[in-house]
Amino acid sequence: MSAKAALLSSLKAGQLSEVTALLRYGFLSKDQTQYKTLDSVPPRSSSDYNRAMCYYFLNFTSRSFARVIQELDAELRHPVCIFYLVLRGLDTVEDDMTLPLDRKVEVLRSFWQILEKRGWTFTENGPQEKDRVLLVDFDVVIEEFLGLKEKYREVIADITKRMGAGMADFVSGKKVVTLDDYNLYTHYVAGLVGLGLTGLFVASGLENPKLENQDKIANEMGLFLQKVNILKDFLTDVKEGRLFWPQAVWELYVPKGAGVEALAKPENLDRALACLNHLCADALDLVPSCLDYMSLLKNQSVFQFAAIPQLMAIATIHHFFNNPLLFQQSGNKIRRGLAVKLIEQSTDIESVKRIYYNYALSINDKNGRRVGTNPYDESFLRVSLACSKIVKWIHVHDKEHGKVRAAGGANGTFWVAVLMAIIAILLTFSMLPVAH
Ligand code: D9A
Repeated sequence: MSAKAALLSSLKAGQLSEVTALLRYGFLSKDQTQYKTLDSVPPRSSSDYNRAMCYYFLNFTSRSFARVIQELDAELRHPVCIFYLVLRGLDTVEDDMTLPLDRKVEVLRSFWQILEKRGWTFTENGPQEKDRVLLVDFDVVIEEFLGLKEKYREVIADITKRMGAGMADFVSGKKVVTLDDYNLYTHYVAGLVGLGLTGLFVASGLENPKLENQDKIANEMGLFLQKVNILKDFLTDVKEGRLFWPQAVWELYVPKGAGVEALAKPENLDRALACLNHLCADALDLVPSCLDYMSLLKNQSVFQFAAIPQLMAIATIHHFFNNPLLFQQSGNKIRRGLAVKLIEQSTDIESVKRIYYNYALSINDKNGRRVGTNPYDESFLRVSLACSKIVKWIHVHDKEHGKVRAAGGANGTFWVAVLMAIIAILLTFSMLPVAH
């Protein structure tokens, strides 16, 4: 998306603070170090070819998250980069519907051993697979993996082994039927990432050693992110015939005998929203654990690395809760301006608490205003309880840290809104100079 489109969308929403955040982010992002802007293949002759290729792949596969990884302290930056690329490789094998099933299972199960095979590359992915090139040149990732300290290699190989085995179970016929299945699948593909990263943090010596025995909340950090992804990708996934919404939940809402695709039909909108809200409540239940996890972090760069995706996820739930758009057009996202503002506010636990507090109250408010509007919706209490547990977590943490919380006031005035509308009109007709 262009800078202009991002600005326009925040202006139209009347969010002045997002506009200023976008402008700051745009101007301050020029101080790039090392590989942050690497977006072309480095020359084979360069002495750090393998490493440069890894950062090229990182920037290529994730963009915004690549930047967050590269803000980590030097000790963790490279291990996390390699961990990310290994997971991305595994994902690219899991995703590809053109691979024969037995070959796919074989590669998934042995991927942790492939990490030690110097020179291994994989050219069997279909040409439409977005990250195909990563596996075509996977020897560079292996080379960098082998150059990591043993304590990091152990964590990465262990997680890769467990994730590959779990993915293999699900691609060979296991379905996401019950809530237990849903929790198991998200454990394999995301919870294990939380466990692995926690292992890397502790191994680096930069983080709180107490994290070592926190498998439950480390797992739930991943579950929350992945469950929000699964919610927001409903339309895309349904179209591709690989939906991860648990059958035990959607079954409660579709017309008798219908499949989950029924939820994409306009005449079933009330049913679809009821199902969505049920799954939002299920995801929101994980938030107190995520706050527990973040409150244990000590290192500034690790804190921001962990908090940024969580803030995006809670903002995304807030955006989609009871929102018909989720079933009407795919590719919906929170505004770029909001994302940038959240990144700026990810600095410390008090700032993160304030953001969660506002979102929990706002979701609770939306929840209250929809009471009785949807005959299929039974999750009012569930959502309300989940929100109140988040608010309560924050109050307890406030008390323990001697903080007094002020009620949030309104921001923005009439004249600011008028000025923003004028700027939006000028931008629309290209009467202001903004780079694309
Ligand atoms: C993460 Cl190493 C992910 N996943 C994410 C990104 O955040 C987590 C994949 C690999 C790694 C890390 C993440 C970050 C920090 C702490 C974490 C953690 O745990 C303690 O993972 C649990 O989404 C993917 C999984 C959820 C499956 C684990 C954030 C990310 N954001 C994307 C946004 C998008 O729309 O994809 O990748 C991005 O910014 O490009």
